[in-house]
Amino acid sequence: MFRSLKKVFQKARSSFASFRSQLGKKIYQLFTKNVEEASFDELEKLFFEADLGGELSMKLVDKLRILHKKNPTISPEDILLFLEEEILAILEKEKKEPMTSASAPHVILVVGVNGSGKTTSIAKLAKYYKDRGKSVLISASDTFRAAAVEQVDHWAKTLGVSIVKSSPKADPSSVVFDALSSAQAKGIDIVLIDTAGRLHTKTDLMQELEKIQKTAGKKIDGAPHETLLVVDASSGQNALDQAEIFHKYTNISSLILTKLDGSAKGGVVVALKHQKNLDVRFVGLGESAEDLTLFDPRSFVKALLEIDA
Ligand SMILES: Nc1nc2c(ncn2[C@@H]2O[C@H](COP(=O)(O)OP(=O)(O)OP(=O)(O)O)[C@@H](O)[C@H]2O)c(=O)[nH]1
Ligand SMILES: [Mg+2]
Repeated sequence: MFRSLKKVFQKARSSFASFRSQLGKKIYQLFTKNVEEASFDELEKLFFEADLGGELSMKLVDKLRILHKKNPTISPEDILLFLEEEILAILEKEKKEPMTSASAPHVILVVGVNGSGKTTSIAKLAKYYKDRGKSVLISASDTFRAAAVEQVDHWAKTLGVSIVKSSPKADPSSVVFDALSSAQAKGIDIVLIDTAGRLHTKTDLMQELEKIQKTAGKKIDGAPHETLLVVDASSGQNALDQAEIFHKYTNISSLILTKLDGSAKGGVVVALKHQKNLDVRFVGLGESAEDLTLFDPRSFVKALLEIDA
């Protein structure tokens, strides 16, 4: 029994194999020792360090304290099993299905703070949809830097997908308008809109996103059909502020969590769901176009709590 349970929390060859969460290992070590009140303080610290957020960390500690009181000989494996179910219940609550659109093109707007991984995620999404037989067009609407257009243009060429670009400093909304016209004319299935990174606290830049959204909606009914917020796994509690403010201006449908490879963080996924009811749809696990995986809550929680990370 002991051995088989322990195996449940050992590293599986899952899609999250490069995620280096230390949480399971540390909890396991904590509950292998003599459990006393200080253990629960330490546990709260571990949850907090894993970016689960203060409120949720406290709530989980309270539940585990009660569980331990009822069953003082409970094994570390059972503690982890209990946690797995608790966290899974949060992630699976009111899970929304991805949006679909009545007719092509399906328009996806990709937003986020500087360097979070938007353009790389656009490349990954282009490959994801192309591999599924869809025609893809990228709207190079980050006109802020000339290098941004070159970067996305390079990806489009490498992946063999269409691109609409404009001169640097052009109005990003006008690029979106041209891209959607071109997509309609060519009968494209999926349009991916790359946008410039922006600080969520800069109101004028956030209003520019509103304008992009409006332009898309005027051109194609219901567009953008999805707005994906790209969040770096290591951004911790700041991700909650980003989500809140981007959501205010752009109606976020779901998240792409990037840079989970080699990361010891990732608990922010649980905090984003618990506090903002936002689901992660895709996870970025590297810099190549194939390093994208659909988010599966159970595999994620297993990776978060594995003991030999
Ligand atoms: N390890 C790792 N690196 C990533 C991942 N996603 C993006 N990166 C890297 O992060 C850096 C920034 O990625 P970009 O895609 O250019 O980010 P961006 O959000 O478009 O940046 P701006 O347009 O400047 O705001 C690049 O070096 C990427 O290769 C990921 O999932 N894992
Ligand atoms: Mg970019």
